[in-house]
Amino acid sequence: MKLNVVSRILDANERLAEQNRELFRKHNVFVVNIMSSPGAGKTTLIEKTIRALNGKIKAGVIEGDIQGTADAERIGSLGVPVVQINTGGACHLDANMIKEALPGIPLADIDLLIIENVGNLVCPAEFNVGEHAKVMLLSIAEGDDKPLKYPLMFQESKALVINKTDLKPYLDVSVDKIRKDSLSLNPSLEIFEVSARNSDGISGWMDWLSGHIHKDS
Ligand SMILES: Nc1nc2c(ncn2[C@@H]2O[C@H](COP(=O)(O)OP(=O)(O)OP(=O)(O)O)[C@@H](O)[C@H]2O)c(=O)[nH]1
Ligand SMILES: [Mg+2]
Repeated sequence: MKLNVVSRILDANERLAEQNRELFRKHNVFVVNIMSSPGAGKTTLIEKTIRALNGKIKAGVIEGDIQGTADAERIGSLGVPVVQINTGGACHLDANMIKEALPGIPLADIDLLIIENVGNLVCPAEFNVGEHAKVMLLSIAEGDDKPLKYPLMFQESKALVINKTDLKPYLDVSVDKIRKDSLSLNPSLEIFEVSARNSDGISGWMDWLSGHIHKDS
């Protein structure tokens, strides 16, 4: 009985995700869904990404948080369209929340929509929202054991951004182990090592992103 209920929720979500996908296709917008645990650096990476796009590629952002508007304010100050979703307790975004946020995003005027999911290492990966790529962000401060302990997010993502590499000298963490274990879960994962703080390594991430815009959308 419980399993039936869960599968019906996921079916309904999938139908709405397909509607969102259709809308993105119509407007030729490439959509990434960025997931990580709280504080791994999603908003910082999005800020650096928007600055690096420098208006040449037009972006919009949907911010997902349990409550508050802090992240949307950070992104809004960069002059790009942004909508804040407050889930009111839910640990992930779902397709219906994105559908309801979309009227606030001028899809006809943008090439890239970045969705920042709620900070959580598990739930966001369970829900498609109509994105073309899920992207996982792992900060090295979380430890190198995370891929094998929280495999789903790594399995569902097309790209893994390993963040906060500037902290390497202060941590007992093996980035090689993160890479090796992540690839054992998902051999086709694209992996980038960055410091969103000082923009080290950001060009590899930007090349990947730019390479998908107008191709996969
Ligand atoms: N040292 C260092 N700090 C970083 C880096 N990226 C982000 N931070 C810091 O980490 C903290 C959290 O960054 P956010 O970008 O807000 O993280 P987030 O994933 O958006 O957080 P939530 O939205 O709450 O889940 C901030 O104090 C950032 O300045 C980095 O590459 N290196
Ligand atoms: Mg954030």
